[in-house]
Amino acid sequence: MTTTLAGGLHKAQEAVRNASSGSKKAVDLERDISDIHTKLPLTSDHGVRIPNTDQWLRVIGEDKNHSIGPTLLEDQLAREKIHRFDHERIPERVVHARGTGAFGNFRLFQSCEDVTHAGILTDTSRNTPVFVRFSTVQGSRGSADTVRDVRGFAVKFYTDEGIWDLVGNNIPVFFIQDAIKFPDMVHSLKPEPHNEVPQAQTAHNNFWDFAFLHEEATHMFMWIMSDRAVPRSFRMMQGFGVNTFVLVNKQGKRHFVKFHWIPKLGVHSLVWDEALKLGGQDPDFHRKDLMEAIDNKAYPKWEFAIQLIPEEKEHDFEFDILDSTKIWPEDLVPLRVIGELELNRNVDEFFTETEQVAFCTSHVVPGIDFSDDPLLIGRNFSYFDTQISRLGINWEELPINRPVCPVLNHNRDGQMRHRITQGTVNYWPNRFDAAPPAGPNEGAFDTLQAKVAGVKKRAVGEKFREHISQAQLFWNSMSAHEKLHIIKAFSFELDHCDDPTVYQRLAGTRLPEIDLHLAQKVAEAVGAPIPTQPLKQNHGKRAPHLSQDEFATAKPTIESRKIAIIIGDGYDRVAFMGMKAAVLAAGAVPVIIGLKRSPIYAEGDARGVIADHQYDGQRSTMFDATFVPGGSHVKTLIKNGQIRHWIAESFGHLKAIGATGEAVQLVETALRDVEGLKVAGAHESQHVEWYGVVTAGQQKAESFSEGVKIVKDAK
Ligand code: HDE
Repeated sequence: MTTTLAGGLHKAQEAVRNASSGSKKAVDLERDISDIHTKLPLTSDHGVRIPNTDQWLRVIGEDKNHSIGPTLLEDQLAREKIHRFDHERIPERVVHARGTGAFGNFRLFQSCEDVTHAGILTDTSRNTPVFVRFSTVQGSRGSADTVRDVRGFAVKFYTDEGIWDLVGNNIPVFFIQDAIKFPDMVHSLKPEPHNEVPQAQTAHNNFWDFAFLHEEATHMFMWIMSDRAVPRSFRMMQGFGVNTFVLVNKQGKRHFVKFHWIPKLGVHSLVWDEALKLGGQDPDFHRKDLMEAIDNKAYPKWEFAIQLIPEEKEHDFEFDILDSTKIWPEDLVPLRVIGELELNRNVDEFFTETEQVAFCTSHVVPGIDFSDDPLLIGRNFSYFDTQISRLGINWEELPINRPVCPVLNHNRDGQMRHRITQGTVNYWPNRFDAAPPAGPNEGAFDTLQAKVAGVKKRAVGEKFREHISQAQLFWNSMSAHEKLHIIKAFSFELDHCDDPTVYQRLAGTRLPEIDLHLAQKVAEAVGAPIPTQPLKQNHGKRAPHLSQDEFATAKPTIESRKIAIIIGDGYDRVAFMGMKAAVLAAGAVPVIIGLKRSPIYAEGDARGVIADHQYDGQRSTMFDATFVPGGSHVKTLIKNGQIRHWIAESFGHLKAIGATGEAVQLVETALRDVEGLKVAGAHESQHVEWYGVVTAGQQKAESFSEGVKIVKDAK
């Protein structure tokens, strides 16, 4: 079996570390790593060896009962242990508190020297180390992974010229246009102030109140109601820099740029029922998925692409290209794929690496610059500021945050300063010319001169005031089942709002500006007056790559997917072994689910196999597909309500189900009551029958080998 989180992690980490020891960041981190798996004696934090860490120093009576006397405060070793524990927690991130991260590498395939002089975007020989942190936005640190939410996609590039933090999301637009709105927005989506309910979700009055009152949030909330907000895996979602940045080339020419990450595994989502159940059944679903994939060497990869608009074309579009609530449709501004990101090493310790990693949008390298995107400028202030309250002023010295290139300046002191700088001066200019500013050809970050004119006021440009057009574009670009999922998502969310003002005006006033059918369906479901007229004309336009169906991989793949194989005593060993081998050969992970975790015996076989799990400890939601081999075990399985539910639930979640021999009857029995089902040719075929791995996005379950096909309508 492959390495799972349950065992062997340490060894796997060690192996990967050895493999990636060429990375500059891996080498840099080595000097701060110690290993708990040594047999060296325990010490205090000041290095003194400790004989006992289990009993506080106390007075014990000398009588034969050894009665307990006073516990002594003088025990400095016990005090140190408790002190340290009392201060273990640091403030969690004010947003994006829940997340997980991994190390990897970025390679550039195509030099972009026509548009930038940044080393990382021009030197194709480099292999730049990265740390990536994925996150949800709303929930606290202990909240569930699969909630409906935006996912953070923050990348720290340790480049030769310093740190570049590309702090993006899996949705290309944002709720607001101006950073000054961020506190209002976050307050509205976090748990409500009077009762701290609900956790990690937008399904409550305050969020939808805010969303209605800010028309600019319309485009973003369409994305949030779509399948994008319930990804199957961090490995199967896109990433977007969202804000508009600027690239500058050697000649000083500027291009506006947007950054994209495109997953090699395609873009896939959970269905909502699955996401809800996983929230309770396996709250760590996404972080385990990422860690296990990396441990199993199924390294996730993303293509890196840019969209470019030359400076002189800034005003050629219907929308303002500096407005973060707008995409640059790919038919107008095509993607240029330039590189690839691979994640290939898990962290050694969660707190010191994933929790203490700190991103700053203001961290760019020479050749990359900021546009006047008002959201970006606010972010550039906020991220640095928040790290100070979370980690202290010297947060950039922490091992995970420090650059792999030299750092030298006259910044000094502050709490928890680590670096020791030799020399007698700490200011510039100084009589020694120590640490002088970089000269003209020394690769410095130099802001281009630009003329700025205008009237100082609190306002935005004209194009920033149109908010519905791209919400329509998104809706129009969805496939039929994606639209259905959006309708169902709105219906779920607004059902959780009990203030009629909130759900009535959202369904009755805002949604008819996007699409009448959408508005009518939602209004009907949530009990709002059903609109009869569109409140804005839908322009009917679509754009490429908004529907995630367009990211299906060229050839369907089950690589790294988890396939449950259910067995009890009397299973058909040949079918079982055949499927296990086939799953492994396809790069997927077979997980044996037994009726028990004690040995299970095949027909006529005395060897027995130990299942990875017993069925009651797992749920169908945790797997991408299920296979049941034939054999006399089916007599027991078929009587087991939970096993029948497993099959029916998998089917309801649009997952592949496979069966051979007698097990076909189990599948049929379990699915008998499922509406719209047709099992074609189930009886003729007694060889391995497999229904293919499907995702929530697909209307049909397509078989990837010949055999039985289950065809059903979209949910
Ligand atoms: Fe963030 N955001 N943000 N954000 N954001 C933070 O910084 C903020 C925005 C994003 O894994 C905070 O270190 C403001 C857009 C990610 O550590 C904070 C505004 C996008 C992460 C902050 C935005 C993001 C954060 C909280 C409006 C997508 C997690 C903790 C102007 C491009 C990074 C922290 C990680 C985190 C502020 C809007 C993505 C408070 C003021 C747009 C992925 O500084």
